Amino acid sequence: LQNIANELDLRKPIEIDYNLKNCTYHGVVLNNEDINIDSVYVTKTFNKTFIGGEYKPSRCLPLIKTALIVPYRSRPNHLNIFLNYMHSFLQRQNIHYRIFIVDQNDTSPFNRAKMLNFGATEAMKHKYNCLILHDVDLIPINTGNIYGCTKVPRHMSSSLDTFRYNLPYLTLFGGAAAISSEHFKKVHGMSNKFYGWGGEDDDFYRRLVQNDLEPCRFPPEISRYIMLPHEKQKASENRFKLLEESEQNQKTDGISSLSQNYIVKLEDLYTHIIVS
Ligand code: NGS
Repeated sequence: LQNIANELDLRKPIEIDYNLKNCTYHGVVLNNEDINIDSVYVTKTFNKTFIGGEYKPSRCLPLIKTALIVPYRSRPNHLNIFLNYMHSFLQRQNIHYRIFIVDQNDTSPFNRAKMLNFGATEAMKHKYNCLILHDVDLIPINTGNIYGCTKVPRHMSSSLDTFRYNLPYLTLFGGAAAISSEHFKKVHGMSNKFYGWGGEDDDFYRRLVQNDLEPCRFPPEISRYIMLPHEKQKASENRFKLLEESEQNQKTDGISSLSQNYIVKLEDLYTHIIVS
């Protein structure tokens, strides 16, 4: 029975090199304080933010200025849970942050990477030097998972409940990732060509490696997330073909080749970037 129980301990991370090298966060020792998962869905209280979802702690001078960039379309329930949870989570980290929700306001297939490019463009105008590229359905459960940038880009959501807290493949870069504005510009941002589900994060990973910026990760117990439930999306048909062209497109396809305009609205809990 013990053997069966061991085999069934699906939450145990598999033995994999998580690529923890180079992942120091300005020498700060991470505090491993867990949030009770049961309370995740409960609306939590947080301090009042500045208009546009910006917050600065009043009792200290934060080292980090982080823009949380969230690609979005028509998921009001997720957005509600995400905003309530994230403001209270981030305020426990004593960082200066602002939440940007980038809303794709059209009927063509969702383009996650393009929305991240728009969000990063706007955040960099406001001198945010750390960008966190974050899905709206991901909830971090360890406040030791600092929402700041490491020396090299960092894949943050490597231990996800829907993957039974295991990393499915070593080059995964989807979900939540931290990258400095400097590095984001260096690789020309993300590709704008990936419409529909899948591949855009793999393409970005390739860009990083080609520029000697192989991402790192924090240990799995710090990198735990739960995913809010949603229907599976249809995978894009041309994603593998686009990945083959990844290297040749890199310099011409990215933040400098964004063609549409966007408008910015300041809401109480977030900055709303509407792309049409
Ligand atoms: C891969 C996708 C990635 C995606 C990852 C995890 O297969 O874009 O699955 O997805 N790559 C391709 O399709 C080429 S998840 O199960 O978390 O939605 O991020």
